Amino acid sequence: MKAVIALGANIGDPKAQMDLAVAMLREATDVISVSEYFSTKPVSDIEQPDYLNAVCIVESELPAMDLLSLLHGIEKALGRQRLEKWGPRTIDLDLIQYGSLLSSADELKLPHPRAHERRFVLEPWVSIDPEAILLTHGKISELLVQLP
Ligand code: PH2
Ligand code: MG
Ligand code: MG
Repeated sequence: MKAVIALGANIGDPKAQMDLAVAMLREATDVISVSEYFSTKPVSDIEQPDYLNAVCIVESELPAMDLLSLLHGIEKALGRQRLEKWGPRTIDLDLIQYGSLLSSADELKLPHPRAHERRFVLEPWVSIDPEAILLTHGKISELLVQLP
């Protein structure tokens, strides 16, 4: 299945952590494309450093929940601590879309419920897949021009 994964980091050595996360994804999936790393302002009420954000498209045989566990395992291996919601992080790996799967389960909502309003997800994504469609909201290039 084709999956879209968003990466973000803003403490420690963000570039090194993003590189390692991509390397670990390559070990476990077929990475089809990885965007450039975009420097972005934090979207949060908590004062914190700017982020590096990227999007990675992979092809994987793993069921969605197993892919999610893989992402959590990579976050853990890279020292992620879950301290506060939307607080700074060494690495964040979010599953944005998985094939055409729609899920409203508590453990995994697909597509990611806030992807359509996040420039830091849509911009890297459109850079590697200009025609991409977010299942719930339509063509991402059109979503981007509508963002404030
Ligand atoms: N992630 C968040 C909250 N805010 N802001 C930016 N710029 N980049 C992120 O990856 C990010 C954020 C929650 O996951
Ligand atoms: Mg996130
Ligand atoms: Mg996350």
